[in-house]
Order: sequence, then structure tokens, then C-alpha cells
Amino acid sequence: MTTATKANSRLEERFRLWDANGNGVIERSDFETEANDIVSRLGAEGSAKGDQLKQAYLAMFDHLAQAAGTQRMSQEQFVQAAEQEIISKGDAGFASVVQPTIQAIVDVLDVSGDGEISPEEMQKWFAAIGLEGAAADRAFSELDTDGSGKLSTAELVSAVRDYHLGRNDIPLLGA
Ligand SMILES: [Ca+2]
Ligand SMILES: [Ca+2]
Repeated sequence: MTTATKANSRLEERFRLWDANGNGVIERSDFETEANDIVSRLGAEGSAKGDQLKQAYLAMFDHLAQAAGTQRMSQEQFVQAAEQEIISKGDAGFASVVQPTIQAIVDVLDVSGDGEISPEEMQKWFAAIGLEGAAADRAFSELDTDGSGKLSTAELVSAVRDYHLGRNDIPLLGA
């Protein structure tokens, strides 16, 4: 599969994931369901940081819905809005649309408060996407592109970008 084809199929997978109730359109309630699920898998229900993560997640919906001009996006409208607002803008698109959500997840997981994610702090996130043991260790090394032993927000945003461009196979935001 070419990288471009893979990127397109990743967006289609993303649509299926986010169409939580399977009615063929993405609505704000789908994002609410997914955000609640992520907050719960990260063990952050009822916390201020968990609420911030939900708000950041819903802001991604608002951004895409505004670009699509509808609160009920079909798969075609969703893929088009995501391409226009995120993929085609490259790093700037991921920085404006995706980074606030990644930062909010980092804030939830960063128990030590150093602004970065250690292998121990990353365990909950990896477990939430089904990565454990040696597979989690390998993924951590792949994501830690500067080899510092910790994951920065920038490294995690790059990883989400690379996944959606078909350059890595680590579905940090689910698959
Ligand atoms: Ca930390
Ligand atoms: Ca690092």
C-alpha cells in the first residue's frame, strides 16, 4: 500500500472508530462517547485534568464540523475536512487541531510533573490501546525519537501525525 493510500484508509478507520453509534455520520455525541471512554481508560474520571481532556477532544470535533459546515459529518465529509484542516497542513495542522488533545493526555499521565512521559507513566496509555510488555517497550523506543528515555508532547504529536500518514503502526488515539 502506498503511503497516500494508507493515510486515506487510516482516516476511514478513524471515521469508523469515531462513529461510535454506527449510524454512518459523526456527531458531537460520538466524540463525547469516545472522549469519556479515553478518560475512563486513563483512570481520570471526575478529575479536572480528565475534564480538560474531554474539552480538548470535543474541540477537535468543533474544528472539523466547522470546516465541514455540518454537525453531522458523513464519511466523505469527515475525510475531506480532516484532509483540509489537518493532513494537507502537515505539522501546522496537527499542531493546531491535534496537539491540545495530546497535551491534555500528557497532563493526565504526567504524575511526576516534569512535563514528559516516562515508560511507567506511559503504561496506562499503552494498555488502553492494547500494548503491553515487549511490544510496549518497542513502541516506546520508536516514539522516543531523541532517545531521551521520556516522551515529550512534541514526540507524541509527531507519532499521531506519522500514524495518520501511514508512517508508523502505533495507533495512539485508537484504531
Ligand atoms: Ca513525567
Ligand atoms: Ca524523548
